[in-house]
Amino acid sequence: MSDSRRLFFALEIPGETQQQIIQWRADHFPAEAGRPIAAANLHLTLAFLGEVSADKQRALAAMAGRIRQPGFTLNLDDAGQWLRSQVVWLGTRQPPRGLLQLANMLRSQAARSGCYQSPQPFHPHITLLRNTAHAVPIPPPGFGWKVPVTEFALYASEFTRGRTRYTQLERWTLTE
Ligand code: 3AM
Repeated sequence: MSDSRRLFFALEIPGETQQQIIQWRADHFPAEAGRPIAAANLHLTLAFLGEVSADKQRALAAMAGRIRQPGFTLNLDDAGQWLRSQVVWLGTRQPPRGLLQLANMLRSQAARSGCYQSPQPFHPHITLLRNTAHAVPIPPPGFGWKVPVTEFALYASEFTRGRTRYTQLERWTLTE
């Protein structure tokens, strides 16, 4: 049996904010707009690692544990749609430096460990809807959630019985 798992680093969204976001989504997007991501699965991906062996997972986790940087506040005040990947997302108009620094560090550690990294720049986002086959109106500005970020985590993505489930494997506190 293979010991590899599909892994990614991400920021967890606090439960209360997840609930507020799905309420806002229900209020502003029609049910036929796309497939809504379950509240508990709302996250902000920092680095996608792909299929990773247990050995490589340990090495990546050790490197993540050596990251030293302070926390930051994420202001979720932007939303949009990517037609090509058919997703509607929530994001930030001004990504905090700490967010970019953290994602860049994790992405470069991953690349150095042989995990393929897309040449696309990092676009911080929380996927809200998938399979949005048609253009959907994006709610007017004025919404926003301020999320204090004090830790980041490693997740496994598992697809079982027709559902994707994310399991948090390990987490690290952001401290200098
Ligand atoms: O945060 P989102 O939902 O955009 O799309 C996948 C999800 O991103 C992305 O990793 C996150 C956790 O599954 N993902 C899946 N395959 C990917 C790939 N080959 C990928 N990101 C980059 N390259």
